[in-house]
Amino acid sequence: MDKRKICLSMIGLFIQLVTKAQNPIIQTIYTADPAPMVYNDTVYLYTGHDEDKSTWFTMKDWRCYTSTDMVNWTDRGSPLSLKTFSWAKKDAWAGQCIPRNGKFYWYVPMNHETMGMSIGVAVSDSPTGPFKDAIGRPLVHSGNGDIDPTVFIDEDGQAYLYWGNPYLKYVKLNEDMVSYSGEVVTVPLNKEGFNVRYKDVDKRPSAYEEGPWIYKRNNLYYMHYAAGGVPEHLAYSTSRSATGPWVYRDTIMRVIGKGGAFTNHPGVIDYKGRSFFFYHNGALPGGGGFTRSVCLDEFQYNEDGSIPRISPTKEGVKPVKNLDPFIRQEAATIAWEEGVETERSTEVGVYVTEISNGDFIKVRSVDFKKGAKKFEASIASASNGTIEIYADKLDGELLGVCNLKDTGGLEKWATLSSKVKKIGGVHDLYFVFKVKDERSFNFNWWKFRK
Ligand code: FUB
Repeated sequence: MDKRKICLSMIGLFIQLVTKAQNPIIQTIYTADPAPMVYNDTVYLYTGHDEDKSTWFTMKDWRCYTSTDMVNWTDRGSPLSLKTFSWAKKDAWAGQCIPRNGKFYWYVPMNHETMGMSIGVAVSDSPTGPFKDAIGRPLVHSGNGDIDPTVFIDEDGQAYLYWGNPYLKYVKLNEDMVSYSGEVVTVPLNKEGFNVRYKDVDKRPSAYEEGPWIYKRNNLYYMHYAAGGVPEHLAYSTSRSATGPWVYRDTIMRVIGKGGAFTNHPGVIDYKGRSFFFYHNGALPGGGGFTRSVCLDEFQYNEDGSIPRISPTKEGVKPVKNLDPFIRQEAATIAWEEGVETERSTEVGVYVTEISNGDFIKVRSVDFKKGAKKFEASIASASNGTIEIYADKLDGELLGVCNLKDTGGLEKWATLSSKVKKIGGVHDLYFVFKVKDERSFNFNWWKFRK
């Protein structure tokens, strides 16, 4: 393990022990610009991806994670990248995905090889991809501020695409979702709609900066956005129509001080009767303005539909349900981890890799019901080692030890099993990896048996 990895692990372990941190919700890579989508009882979280050690918004692909409990997130890999768009040069910035008529449309901004920032649309039959460029060219190019698309379909079927920095524009999308009718409309950014700018005052007319996020709730249209200027806070405006006029409401999340990034980006959903607010910070080890991480907190709308001030927390949210350990769970379903990474193979999909001695994965709210007796894991291994399974804490009760053996290499998958102490009820689980050689095994899935 290199010195940096040891140092990061120690910092992370300290954070985990001292604060029970759950934010940021993804620790395997740097993620930014959260765009959650609820589909068929599952939350799909689409994000951007800041490259390690970035000193600019160096972003080459987008990522997808899923959850049905809001605390354990399954890594679905990178279903979309700049390579998907033959015309894209760089800057895989903030996008949003939406379902319509059995297909999934993902609107994303990129720097066009000659035209500058432009918005493309990718399409897939599955929310986890693979996605392909739907039209082979930008859907929107109206100026060099064509970034951060947000998309919304109203109850009458009319879809709207909003975007932009320093401007805020929209078009009415056609039902095919890959073309639009009418003109590109520029939204008036005035004091009534978007408040006044109180810092970084340049020629911009309002506090609106970027990162719009539109939806409708109880007949009220909400527009969230990053405001400021820089460093950004998050604010919202509302309207009785999808096309405005917008009325400025309030700040939702103030500038995050320590551990923040100078940008922020809202994503809001209701799920299983609760309301969730996604944003990003720079709080992972090595994190900052260009190495950001997606976070999640919960809030409740006020009676009148207004949104209270939300403070970023380290603890994050409580689960909306427990995890079933008696069905196959992906090793890449993670509430918190230290040291591991994920990779995708065509054979098994996304699995956990880069496992070093002492690395661990935490999975939250696992319901063993009346008890489990046996543990099974799909492993590809080139040498010996163990997975130690602890309940509730890293140094909690040792439930069992799964002995790893050489399965014939890092791509030769085998199912290994071990006995565990009979355990019932709901517990957090820690899989702690003990290995002699670096990167000597990969971990695909696990389950318990009664
Ligand atoms: O992630 C790149 C850019 O930073 C996004 O497009 C903005 O919203 C800001 O988060």
